[in-house]
Amino acid sequence: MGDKVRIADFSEIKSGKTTDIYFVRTEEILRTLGVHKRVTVEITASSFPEGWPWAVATGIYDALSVLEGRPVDVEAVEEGTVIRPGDPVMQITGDYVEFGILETAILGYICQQSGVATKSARCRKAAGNKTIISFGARRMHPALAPVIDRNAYIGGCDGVSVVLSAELLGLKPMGTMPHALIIILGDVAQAIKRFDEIIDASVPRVALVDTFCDEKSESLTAAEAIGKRLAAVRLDTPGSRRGNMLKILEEVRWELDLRGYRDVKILVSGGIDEQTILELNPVADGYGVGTAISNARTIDFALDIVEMEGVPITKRGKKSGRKQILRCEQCFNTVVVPWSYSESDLACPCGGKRTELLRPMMESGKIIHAPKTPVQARDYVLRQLDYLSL
Ligand code: PCP
Repeated sequence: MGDKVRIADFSEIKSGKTTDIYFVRTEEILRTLGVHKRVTVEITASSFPEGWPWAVATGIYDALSVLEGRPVDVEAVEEGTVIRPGDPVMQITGDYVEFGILETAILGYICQQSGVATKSARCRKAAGNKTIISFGARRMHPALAPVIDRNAYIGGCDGVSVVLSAELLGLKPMGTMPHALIIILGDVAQAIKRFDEIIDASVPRVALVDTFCDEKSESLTAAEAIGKRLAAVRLDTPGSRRGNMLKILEEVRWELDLRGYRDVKILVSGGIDEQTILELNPVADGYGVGTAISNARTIDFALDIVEMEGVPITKRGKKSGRKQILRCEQCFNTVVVPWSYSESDLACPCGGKRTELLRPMMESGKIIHAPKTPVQARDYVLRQLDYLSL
C-alpha cells in the first residue's frame, strides 16, 4: 500500500514548513548579514474575484495562531468584517526575520477562507431569509470540510450537512436524502415512508423528487405517502433535464397547493449560486449550495512591507505607512486613514460617528483579543449585509 497522501499538520504550518522556499533563503541571507529590520507589513487585496464589490474577511484567528509566540504585534479586523479592495485586514509589526517565513501560511488561511465566506455571504444576500444549507464538502479535500463549513456558516448559511462540521459549530447537521436511498428502496414513496418511520421525529421530512419521474408527480407521490408530515421536497434535477427551472418549480408549487399541501416547502440543489438563487427566489423556499461555496474563488490577499524602522516605505502599486480603517456606524461609509489619523476623521459627513476596524489583536506574540464565536461572527456578517448590495 503506497504512502497515504497526507496534509500538513498545525505544528508543521506553525514552524514555517509550509512556506515558499524563497522566504527561507531571505531569512538565511538577512540572518547571515545580521540584518534585523523592524517592519510593519499589511495584508490587502487590490481586487476581488468576479468583480465582487466587497468581501468578508475570515481566517484571521488561524493567522494569529501561527504567529503566537513570535515577537510581533498585530492589529486586525474582526472575523467576519466586510472589507473593500485595498482595505488592510491585518498589520504585523516586528523584526522581519522573526515572522517573514510565515507569509505563505498566513495568506493561505485568509485567502481561501475569506473566499468561501464571501461567496456564502453573496448567496445569503441573494436569498434574503430563505434557507441555505452548505452541501459542498464533497467537492473538496475532506480534511478541509470543517474549515469550509465554518466559513459557509459565518458567511450566512443556516446550516451545514457534514456531521463533524456541525459538531464543531455546535449545530445539528442538516440534510435530506440521497438518490441512492430511492434507487435502493424502489421509489420516493418507499424512501420517504421508511425515512418517516425510522429517522428521529425532530428531523424534517424532506423528499428528493427527481430520481425516476417528473418532479411534479414525485412530489405528489411523496406528499400522499406521508401527508402533512412532509416538510419539503428537494429538486436536484439533472442538468440535462433543467430546461426552465423556475417553470418546473411553479408547476410543482401549483400541483402541491391544488391538493392542499401549501405547507410543503420547495428546496433546490445542484449548480446553485447567487445568480440562480435570484432567478428561483419567486418560488423556491430554500437552497442546498455545494460547489459554488466550497470551491469559491480564493481572494488574492497579498502581504507587503509598508513601514521600516518607523519610516513609510513600500513597493510600487501600494500605499506606504501603517493604516487604520474607519467605518461609520450609521451609514457604513468606510475610509482608510494613516494609523496616526486626526480626531476629525472620526466624524462622518452623514453626521454619524466612525469607529476603528483594525483592533490590537496580539502584543509580543500574545493574543490579547478573544475571537468571536461562529454564531457571533455570522450575526456580525448578517448585520453588515443590510448595508450592502450584490
Ligand atoms: C449533489 C448533492 C449536493 C448537490 C448535488 C450539490 O447531488 O445532492 O447536494 O451540488 P453543487 O455542488 O452543484 O452545488 P447528487 O450527488 O446528484 O445527489 P445525491 O448525493 O443527493 O444523491
